[in-house]
Amino acid sequence: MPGAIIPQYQRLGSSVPVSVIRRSLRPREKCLILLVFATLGIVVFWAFFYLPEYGKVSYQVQKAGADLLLPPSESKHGEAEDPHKRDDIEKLKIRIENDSDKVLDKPEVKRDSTERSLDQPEVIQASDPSKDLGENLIPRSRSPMLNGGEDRDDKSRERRNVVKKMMQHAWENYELYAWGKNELRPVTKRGHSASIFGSASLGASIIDGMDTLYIMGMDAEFQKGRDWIAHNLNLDNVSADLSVFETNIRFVGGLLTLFSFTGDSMYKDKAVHIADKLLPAFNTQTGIPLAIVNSRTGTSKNYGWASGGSSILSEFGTLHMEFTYLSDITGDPKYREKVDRIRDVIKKMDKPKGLYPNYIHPRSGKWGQAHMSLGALGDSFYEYLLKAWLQSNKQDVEARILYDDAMQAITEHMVRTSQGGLIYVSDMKFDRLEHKMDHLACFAGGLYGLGAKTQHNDQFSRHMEIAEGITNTCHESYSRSNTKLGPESFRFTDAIEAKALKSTEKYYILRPETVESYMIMWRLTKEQKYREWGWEVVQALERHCKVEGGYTGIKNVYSDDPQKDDVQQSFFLAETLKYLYLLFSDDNLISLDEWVFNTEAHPLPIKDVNPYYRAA
Ligand code: DMJ
Repeated sequence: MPGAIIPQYQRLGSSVPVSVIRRSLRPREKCLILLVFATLGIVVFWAFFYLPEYGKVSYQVQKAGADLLLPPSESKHGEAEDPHKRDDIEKLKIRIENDSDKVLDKPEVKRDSTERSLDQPEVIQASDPSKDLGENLIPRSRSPMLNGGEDRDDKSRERRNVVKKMMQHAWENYELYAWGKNELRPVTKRGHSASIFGSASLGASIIDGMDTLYIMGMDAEFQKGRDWIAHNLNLDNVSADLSVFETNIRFVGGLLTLFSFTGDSMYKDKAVHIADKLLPAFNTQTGIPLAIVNSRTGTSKNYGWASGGSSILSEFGTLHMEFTYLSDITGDPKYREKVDRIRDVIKKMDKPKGLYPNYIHPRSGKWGQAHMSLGALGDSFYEYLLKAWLQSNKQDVEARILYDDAMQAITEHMVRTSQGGLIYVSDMKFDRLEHKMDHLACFAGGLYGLGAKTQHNDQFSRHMEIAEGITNTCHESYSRSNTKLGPESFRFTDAIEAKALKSTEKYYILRPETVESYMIMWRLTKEQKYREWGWEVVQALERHCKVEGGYTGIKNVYSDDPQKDDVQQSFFLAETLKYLYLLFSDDNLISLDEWVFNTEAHPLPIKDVNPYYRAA
């Protein structure tokens, strides 16, 4: 028979006919082959992740972000783009970014194995500041954590949930009654705009609150906020007299954090848009900016009350972090040049006793009245000296030297201990101490601590003592009131300590500085008392400031039933609730090793350490 097949197995001694092998396989064999391929696949996949270059590859993927997965743009050589298509691409980008956050995981942070984590309690003996840190170093290698980060401790988890509920209550009501306005009036349930924002509705609470939403995992609210910013935040047709300082710390700072968190270029573009509106204020003889700028005309001026038309130390001295970061992510040096010029002016000036007066004249470059303060008008200038150094990954050594010198002078001339043993920072006016401390100065507990823990020198133990002392004093100012909330200013006299005297000093407007120091000191020392004190604040806020329509400030902390001021400040969302939430979280959530908070509590990434820096 033609084509008759002699079974091959009869020739080869095989148990399987060759003809059968060629055409079909038995199910068991199919499985075996599948298994081999699957194993190969898994090996190749894992090899990719464990190759020494993974950090780089993954980082590049993260840096490219959504662009890697998006179709190439069709618009070439200046051809007009279809705005709808652009919108769709933007939306797609966000989704890819969000998904990649969840699926791809964040880029690995490469750490020097000799680096000590800030989040670890200090183990060096204060009496031996020169002791080599080597044995206490903790090698770590992980990705920055932006949300999640539950603490292992049950009680802290429950407390953190309470704080998240507070944020939900504050946000929901803002959304309901004041959406797009700057702030909420929670009692009368309507919008509010403080003079610092001018009369325009710029959604200050949205921009200030967004990173807190992100950290708390409030995704739906975050998405709605993003849409509002994308479609409504535009100063081109608005004529508003803006505070350069407030606009920078809340709007520019807030948007920069959002860009860093998400990689969404919309936030970067908006930050540039807003910062550019501030630039005319820098056109002075010295480069020291004026306080107020009109968003349409660029006309700028200083406050009439500020020492003969002076600029204010805490205002022109609180731009450095945002402006240098803006230059790094845009590749445009013009922002950094502005703040470098300010630095050049102040570093060359003679300082009375090494102290910085609160006022400087932007034309002559001379100091105004010799008032010095770590509270109102001075505060965040000192904060930004330390933080500019931290943000630069300690490369901006000049900033650290200026910080050390300034704090040495303040420690010597303005820090005092009361008869009752409370450490405080007094104000100074023309060589005389005014034994009063502002609530604003309560951030100094955290500042001294952060400064001490990030560079050990002969001031280490004294600065840690002051850090703990100031934080304790601010806690006393809270616990000595009927409401357990702290007054706007408190005094130290023969008769009273850590209490307000005048009625204009007795209000509490949801300020964050005390809980800011609790959070920082908790992370630096791991002393349980800071968490307990934070919880006391949560309870007091719930008792005296919570109303049906949100959270309000109160007019007298010493009253059992205080009058309400009917303002939910945007910094309550940006700072007070964020710091409380982080106080009850794991230290890895917005780690102090990777982030540095701007003065409005918007975390900015540390250069060369944090892959979310996203430099251009
Ligand atoms: C915030 O806007 C910032 O913390 C600023 O540095 C000082 N004042 C408020 C909060 O009190």
